[in-house]
This record gives sequence, C-alpha cells and structure tokens, in this order.
Amino acid sequence: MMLFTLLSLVAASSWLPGLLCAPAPPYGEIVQHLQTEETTQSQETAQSHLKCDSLMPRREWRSLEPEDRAAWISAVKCLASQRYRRLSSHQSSNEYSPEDRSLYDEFAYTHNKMHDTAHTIEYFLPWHRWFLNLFDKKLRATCGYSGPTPYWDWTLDSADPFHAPVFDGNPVTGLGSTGECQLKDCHIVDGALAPSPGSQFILAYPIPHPLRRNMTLYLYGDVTRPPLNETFTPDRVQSIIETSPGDFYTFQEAIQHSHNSVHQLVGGDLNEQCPGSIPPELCRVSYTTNDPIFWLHHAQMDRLWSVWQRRHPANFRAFNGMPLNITWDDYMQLGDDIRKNTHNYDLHASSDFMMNFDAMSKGVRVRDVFNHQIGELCYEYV
Ligand SMILES: *[C@@H]1O[C@H](CO)[C@@H](O)[C@H](O)[C@H]1NC(C)=O
Ligand SMILES: *[C@@H]1O[C@H](CO)[C@@H](O)[C@H](O)[C@H]1NC(C)=O
Ligand SMILES: *[C@@H]1O[C@H](CO)[C@@H](O)[C@H](O)[C@H]1NC(C)=O
Ligand SMILES: [Cu+2]
Repeated sequence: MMLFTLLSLVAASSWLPGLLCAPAPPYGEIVQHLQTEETTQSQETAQSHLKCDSLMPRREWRSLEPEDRAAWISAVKCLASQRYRRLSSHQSSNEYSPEDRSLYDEFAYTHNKMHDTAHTIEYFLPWHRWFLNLFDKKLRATCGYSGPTPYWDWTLDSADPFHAPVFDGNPVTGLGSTGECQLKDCHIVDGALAPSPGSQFILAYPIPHPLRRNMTLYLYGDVTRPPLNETFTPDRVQSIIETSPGDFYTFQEAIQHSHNSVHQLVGGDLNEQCPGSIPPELCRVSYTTNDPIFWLHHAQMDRLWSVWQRRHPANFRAFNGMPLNITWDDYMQLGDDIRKNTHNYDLHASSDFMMNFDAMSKGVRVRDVFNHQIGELCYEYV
C-alpha cells in the first residue's frame, strides 16, 4: 500500500508543468539528472498497472491549432538551447565537450547508442513507444509544453507528399520544407527551424550543423525504382493492419517498410545522411532524431501499432520474434528451413525482455508498454 502511494506521487509529479524555458545556464553545468536504472522489478510491475488520472491526447499535426504547433516547435527549440553534460559514468574521452551538446541532442545520442538493440528486430515498436514517451515528458517538464502530442499521418499525404502540412514553411508554425542542397549542404531554409539571425537550431551530432533535409520521391534519386510513396498509401497501410492477426513480427516487418520510405523520402538528418564535410566511413551513425519530424513520424508508427493492437483480440499483447507456434526444438530440428523468406528472427524474443535506454531511463519490459492507457504512459490517439 505504501509502495502504491509513493508511486502515485512519483507518477503524478512527473506530470506537473516544469520550469518554463529559461536562458541556457553557463556551459558545463549539469542541467538535469536523468534517471538511472535503479528501479526494481516489483516497482516496475506495480507502476505499469497504475490507472491514469487522465489520458494525454495525441493529435495529427494538421489538426493542431496554429498556437499549439508554434508552442510545440518552440519547446523543441527550448530543449535544444539547454546545455547538457552527461553524467560522469557515461562520459568517455572521445565525446564532444559539454558546451556543444543540448538536452535535445541527448535523444540523438541515446538513439544512436541503442541503435542495434532497437532497430530491425522485434523490439523496434516497443522500444520507440517508451523513447517517445521520454521525449514527450522531457518537453513538458523542461520546456513547459502543454498541448497535444503531435503525430504525422503520412497516409493522408501519400498522393502528394512534398506538399504535406508538416513541411509548411511558416516561420512560426511550420517545420519547414526540403533543404538547399546546391549551395548549403541541404540545410533547411524555411520554417521555424531554419537558421535565422534571432533563432538557431543547431544539432551536435555527428558534428554541429543546422537541420538538413533532401527530399526525394525515389530512393538514392534512382527514378527506375518504385516511388517511395507507394509504400505508405492508405490502402497499403490498411491491408498491413488487416493481415497477420496475432503475429506481431509480421505486422511490424510490413509496417517498417512504410516507415523506412518516409525516412528516405525526407532525406538529410531524418535519413541518417551526414553533413558533407564528414567522410562516409565516419558516418555509420543514427542521429535521425535530429529532425523533429522524427517524433511525429514515430508517433504515427506508434499509433498504427495501437490501431493494430485493437484490431483483433489476438493482437493486443501479441509479441514474437517469429510465428509463436515455432519452438526452439522445432528450430533445432528444422534448421534454416524455418527461416525461409524471413530474416532477423530472434527465437528468444520475449515480452519479458528488459529494454535498455542508456542513461535516459530505467530499463522497461516490453509487456509494460503494451497498454499505453495505463501506468506511466497514459495517452490516447484522438
Ligand atoms: C506519389 O507522389 C507523386 C508526387 O506527388 C504523385 O505524382 C504520385 O501520384 C504519388 N503516388 C501515389 C501512389 O500516390
Ligand atoms: C540529395 O539526394 C540525392 C538523391 O535523392 C542525392 O543524389 C544527392 O547526393 C543528395 N545531396 C546531398 C548533398 O546529400
Ligand atoms: C504453425 O502454425 C501454422 C498454421 O497455424 C502451421 O501451418 C505451421 O505448420 C505451424 N508450424 C509449426 C512448426 O508447427
Ligand atoms: Cu529509431
């Protein structure tokens, strides 16, 4: 009982509006201590079943009021203006000096560091569900954002992706369009994130640079390939949601292809393309969260998972690295035949797996993020 009371207090306090964006403190100061991985398993389970006082709404970007769009963008810029120094246990000699990094960059750092445990494997959707939640809470606690969490439903723009409302060039409410690749190494030149005398949105990784985009309808600009927008039409996505009831991995594999196309279509930072001054061999990094569209794009991914979870009773808690009826013994007998037409199967995939978020949060079990309407998540798509 004591435990529950204590935990409710913690959960409630994380929703209190934080300080409004203050001027960046002197370089080198620790701005914020992030949580460590000390939470015990019993707390984990208890916390993940707490009922929510209310559900935070997540809305499509174009349905946000212009004030909310402006407020979300300025909160992102606020986070990017907070200097941040990593806790000493996570410092290493080849890292950038603290004055070059912001709290916003911390998410790019963590995303890159955890890349291999969070991508092209079954933990992709659950890992990003928690990661987005961390970002959303940081934006509210540190920079006072209080509006809806935005997502970008790219199916609505598949017929004409370059004119999607998310690429609006309005200097206050717009996230901006493509970059200037001829003269400026693909730096964006319009919208509220473009460099301007009174406003700098500079990303630290892999080297300090303004936001970059390089939109294209074709992967690598190769017009003999199918246009990228074919993979995220409303029909395609609907059929992905309808097929494979109960088979999480098959759903995730299919939807991940649509997701990849969106990264590739936007190009630049979102597609992990490094600034031109970096030699390609030093560019094996994933700082894709540099582009704030990342958060809208992945909220859409999270929403589609949520839609799929509710589409069929077998889906809600479905989780697997391969079809569920195949056991380890089957695999030992049948060997690679079982893997035919598949890849990245993890026979030990389990919803008990504790996902790792580096210094950014405690570890979180897959099963603790199945339901985003309880526990520490408490949001809904509207
Ligand atoms: C993809 O986008 C292009 C450019 O806007 C458009 O001409 C084409 O019809 C779109 N394709 C689909 C399948 O919607
Ligand atoms: C922009 O993307 C195109 C392919 O879509 C590529 O050929 C070009 O090199 C890219 N430009 C830069 C500066 O990265
Ligand atoms: C798994 O189930 C499917 C259909 O339910 C079946 O076709 C397949 O043979 C089963 N696989 C194994 C290894 O039992
Ligand atoms: Cu990612």
